Parts: sequence; C-alpha cells; structure tokens
Amino acid sequence: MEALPKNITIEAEPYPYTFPLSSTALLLIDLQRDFILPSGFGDIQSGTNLTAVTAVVPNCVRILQAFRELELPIFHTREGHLPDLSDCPSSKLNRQASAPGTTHSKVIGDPGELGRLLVRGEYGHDIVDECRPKLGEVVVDKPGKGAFWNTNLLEELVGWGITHLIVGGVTIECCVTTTVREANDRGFECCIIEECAAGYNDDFKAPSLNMIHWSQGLFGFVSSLPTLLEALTPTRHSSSAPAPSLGFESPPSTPPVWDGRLTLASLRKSYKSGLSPVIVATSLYARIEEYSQTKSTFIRLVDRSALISYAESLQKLFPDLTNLPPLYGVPFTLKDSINVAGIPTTLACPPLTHIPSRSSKIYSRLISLGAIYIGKTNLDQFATGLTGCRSPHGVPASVYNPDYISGGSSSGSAVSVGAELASFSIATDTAGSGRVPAGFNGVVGWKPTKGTVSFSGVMNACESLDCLSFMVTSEGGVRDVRKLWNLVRGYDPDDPYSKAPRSLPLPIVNALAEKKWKFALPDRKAVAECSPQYRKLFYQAIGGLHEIGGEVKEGDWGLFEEAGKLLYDGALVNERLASLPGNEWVGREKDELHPVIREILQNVLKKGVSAAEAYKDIRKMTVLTRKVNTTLFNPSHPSYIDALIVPTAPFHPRISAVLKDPITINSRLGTFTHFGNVLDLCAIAVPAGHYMEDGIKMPFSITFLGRGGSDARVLEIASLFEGLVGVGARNLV
Ligand code: TIU
Repeated sequence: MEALPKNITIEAEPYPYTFPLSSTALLLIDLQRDFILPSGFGDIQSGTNLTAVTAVVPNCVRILQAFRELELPIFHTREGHLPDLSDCPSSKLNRQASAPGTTHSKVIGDPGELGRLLVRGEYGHDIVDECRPKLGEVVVDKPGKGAFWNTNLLEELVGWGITHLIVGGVTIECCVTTTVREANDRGFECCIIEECAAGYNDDFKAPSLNMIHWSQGLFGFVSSLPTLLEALTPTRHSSSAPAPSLGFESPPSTPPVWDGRLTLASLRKSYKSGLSPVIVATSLYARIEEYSQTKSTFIRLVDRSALISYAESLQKLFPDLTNLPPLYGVPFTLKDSINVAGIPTTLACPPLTHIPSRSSKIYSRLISLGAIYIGKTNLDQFATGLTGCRSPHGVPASVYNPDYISGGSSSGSAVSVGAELASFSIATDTAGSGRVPAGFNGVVGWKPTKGTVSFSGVMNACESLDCLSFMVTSEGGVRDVRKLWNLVRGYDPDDPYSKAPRSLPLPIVNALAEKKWKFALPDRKAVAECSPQYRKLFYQAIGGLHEIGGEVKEGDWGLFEEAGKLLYDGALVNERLASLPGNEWVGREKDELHPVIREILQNVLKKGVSAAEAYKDIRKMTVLTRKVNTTLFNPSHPSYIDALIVPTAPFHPRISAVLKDPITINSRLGTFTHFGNVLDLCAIAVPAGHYMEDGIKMPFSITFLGRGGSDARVLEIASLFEGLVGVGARNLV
C-alpha cells in the first residue's frame, strides 16, 4: 500500500483543513439505537423524523472503514444515565416534559420498546450494529450533550496524542455541535463531515454547520465525505500511476512476509497480510532456545508446544484478517511479580512463591487484546534493587556485554526485550526498576503516572510507590509505548492507588505543528557523579534539544535530590516490610533469602524507625510533591518546565563490581530515578547514544520526567527526541 503523507489537506469551509495523520482521530457522536431507530428516545422526542439520522449511518460506516483500514484512532460516544438516574439533572429529566402542552410523553428512564430510555446497559442505549465499536476503539459514556462534561474523553484524546478531530454523528443541533464547541475550547482542531452528521429538524442542519465555520472558523471546519475519503485513499498521493486492472480478481500470489522485527507496526502489517502467529511463535521460540542467557532471563517459559497451540487457537479465533484485535499475535513477557492464574508467582523468592487463582488485570487485558504470553522474567528479589544481581535464578547480563549488569529489578524483562525475544515486557518500577534496566539494555522503559494502569494482581514491593512499567524495543520506541499504555490504562476501583478519572491535572492540547517546550537538568555536581562517557553523552544529547523546540531552564535539583533520599535513607523503606508476611517471617526465612536482600531487610528492622518518624517522612514527601507541582511543574510559574531530563543512570557497572559492593553501587544507580514515584512523576527512558568500552559498543540512555498526569506531554517530547536522534539513537553512533 502506498504511504499517505504526514499531513493531509482537504477542501473545507471556511478554508482548507490540514490534519496530521499521527495525531488525528475520528469522533463519532451518539450513533445509538435510542437516537436512530423507531421507538427510541429520539423518535419520541422528535415526533418521528428519523429520515436524516438514519441516512448518516451508511456514511459513518464508510468513514469508519477508512479510519480502521489506516489504523487511525477511533472514539465513540454514547449519551445515557445510570439506572437510578442519579446523574441526570432536572434540566434533562423534567424541563421539556414540564412545558405547557408538552409533546414529551416519555422522559429519560421511562420504559420504551428498546428498553429504558437513555439508560446505560439498555438495548436502546448502545450503538447501532452497523457502527459497533471494535476492540481497541474507545467508547466514552457521557451524561450530557457535550462529550467532555463529566467524562474521560479529554484524558483519552490527550493520552493518544490527538490534536485534530474528524467528527460525525447525531444530532447535529445538539450533541455534535455542543461537543465540537467544547473540543474547540480545549484546543482541538475539529472538522465536521456534513454527510455524517444529521438531526431531527432538517432546517437546523445548515445553520448549525454555518455557525461552526462562521467568521473564518469560529469553532472549526466543515468538509464533505467524498473529499475526506479521497484524501485518505493512498493511491491519490502516489506519484506513479495505479496498477492497471486485470479485469478479474487475482488470487494472492505472494506469501505473507515477516521481516522478523517485533515492533507492533511490523507485526501488525504482516498479520494483516496473512502471516500466521504460529510462524511467529515458532521462530520466536527458536530464538529463545538459542539465546545464551535464556536461563537467567526467564524464571518460567511457556512450553514450546503450548505456545504453538495457543498461536493456533488465536488464529482460529480471528479468521478475518480485516478484524484482528489491536495486539493480535504480539508476544510479551511479564516480570515474575505479576500474577497469571495457575502459574507460580515467585518474586524470585522461594518462600513467597504461590500459585494465584486469578490473573492480574494487566495480564487479562493484554490477552483480551490478542497478545501472546511467552513467560515470566527474572527480577531482583521482591523487586528490590536496581542491579539485576539479587536473584536466586542467576544474574542476567546486559545484552550488550556479558560482563556488565542488566540492571534491575526488572532484569529479565529488559533482557527479554533487548535480545528481541518479545515485543514488550510488563514490569514494575518503584525506585527506577523500569528505567535503569531499560537503559542498560538499549530499550525504551516507560513508567506512567502511578495509578494510571491497574496494579491489581501484581505483588507489591512498596505499595504506595509501586507502578507498572512498560519496556519496548528501541525500534518500537515511543510509538509502541503510547499504544500499549493507552490500550491498558484506566481506572480500577479494586486497586486502592488507582487514580480516579479526572483526578489528574487538566492537560493542555497544542495543535501547532511547531512544538515549544521547556526543560531543566540536574545540577553539574550531580552530573559529575556520572562516568566520563555518560557525562559526555548526556551533554551531547542535551545539546541538540533546541532544534526540536526545547528551551533549557534553571531547575531546582535540590528538590529531586531530597525526594530521592526519602526512598531508602528514611522511613519509607519500611513500607517494603509491609508487603511481606511479617517481621518474624524475615527472621524465620532468613536462610531462604538472597544474602543482599536479607542484609537490607535486617538493617531496616534493626533501625527500628518509629511511627512518628514515618509520618514525618510522609509529610516531607507530600510537601516536596506539592512544591514541585506548584513551582517547576506549574504552567503559570516563571520557572515552569515540561520535563526534567536526566541520564537514566550515572554509570554502567560490571557484574563483578556489584557483587563486591552490592549496596552502595545499587544506591548510586538510583541517583536519577529514586525520586520519580516519591514525587508522583511519570518518566520515560530512551536510548540516547552509544560508547565503546573494552572494544564493545555499550548503550547510553536519558530519561524524561514530567509531572504526574502529564504523561502524554512527556511521551510527545520523548518522541520529538526520537525524531532528532533516530529511534534507538541510531543517528548518534
Ligand atoms: N435531544 C436531542 O436531540 N439529542 C440528544 O439529547 N442527544 C444527542 O444529540 N446525541
């Protein structure tokens, strides 16, 4: 298929509308049975003028098909209320029905032929069959006419990196235009497709659309369906003439190809052209069996025959290549602190090993999206450590050089991705466990804001500071990270630290092509802690940031340093004990513990921190978090920054050095990561160059950190950096 240009321009009112393919979504409003079918809410309200709303359905199907074929994000909304109507104000429930001589014979919640009118879960509330959302498309339930009021639509759009919206749906006089006005206020560039939007009063259509584009674009743009569909047809943009038609359907002659790459895009393209997941599973297993570090990377691997029969069953389950779930056939590994029902979770600690009866929510979600589970990866015991040298299952080494540490605690996760044995790994990151090993293995490590992805069914290390992390191949990069995170994130009432929808700061949407952003660095003294190669590469990476809109600002490194110290030097480390079966347990099982972990736990117990000291440290943590959020990460403060940029780790030690000095080196490795969860930040570690050590190429990584809730912004900046240095820092050899 010919590629489409990055930016597409279509004829529109009041002037041509340009949208970047990478940040444009389709937004379909309220294509619900209640608004379209006879006897639905709309039918009752409108006095049976359903002609126009019925006619938009096939048009919306065409636009859906075009977006699905191009794999562009799709958002659907549904208007409706809780069964007890507690979220339905009188302005919706009573006003029209109370009018003298009202025609509103029924109101929201009344029984109708399609179920209770506009009530969630009822037949009439759902979207018409023709436009039914597919797995991976976002469905937003809204209580109001506008789709932004009291919904997570803004968070969802921003999370996916959307700045431009192509809009259709019903009704034009009500929910479509209200939503476009709301979207406009939030910074989105919207274009309504006129054949895809309709209402109950034919006279309203033209004025509704005119008001949108009046005064040179008061709220947005209006264009037509043929114009949009033509612009989304790749051959239109091809310089060569289309292939001549043979006059008959030729059978597919080329076998589906897979180049062996594990990026989400590469696998998807191959699967859509008919590649069997059995082929991927078979060749992946051969890779895993051949890999020199397989034993120390995996604590448990799925059997070869089980993996292949799983791939076969997946293929049978999804025979339609045009309708594959978003992570169909994508192989992944899990850190062995994440539960899979029926399979032991070990935490790299024999006395804590147990067989869970229920899977973690993250595992279940990934499986439902079509991903293929490969196995459980090695970790530093209890996910405590940054070295990868604290496991009874062996010491995984960096995929670059067997003498150097893999980093931890998510050691096996980083190695499994760095060695290209999986497309991604789900790990955890409390003190830097998702970032440091990513850096030491040349992969991307993403630690979103705590509480944005469910931790249910994951064993805790330090509960209030634990966070899931994502590792993806350097080639998959920020694109794969963003896709994975968006597909799995969301509020989970079963996770006590899950962040409720709309509890995070309001994001800013910037649809400008030229991005401007501000960053701060650690002070020179902190960077001086780095090895000479790391120092040099760090300043080299920073040196080019002005080319991608970055402006350096004075930061207050002291705040981050102080927060980092709270993690292990103060009382917070005691929370790790709270995740274990009890203080006596440590004494009882001491011979079964890894010697370094035993020493750490015994030191914590010996120190005997009082409850008062713990509360003081919790207070310090709260105050410091407040301080960074009201100064550095506050857009209206003069010292505002979008991101703090640090080397992911200060140096890359040899395994032999860590074995000799396991605790001090470990703590120094966290110089640039420890404060991340203490201050409730989000962070992404990305490859940022290479250097030679002992004649062998070694990876260097930098981390972008942002305020809790600014995940999309931090991903956007990291993606600009990737654009500058090439994915995997290919251009920085
Ligand atoms: N009442 C009416 O015309 N419409 C709505 O209440 N919702 C939508 O427009 N979707």
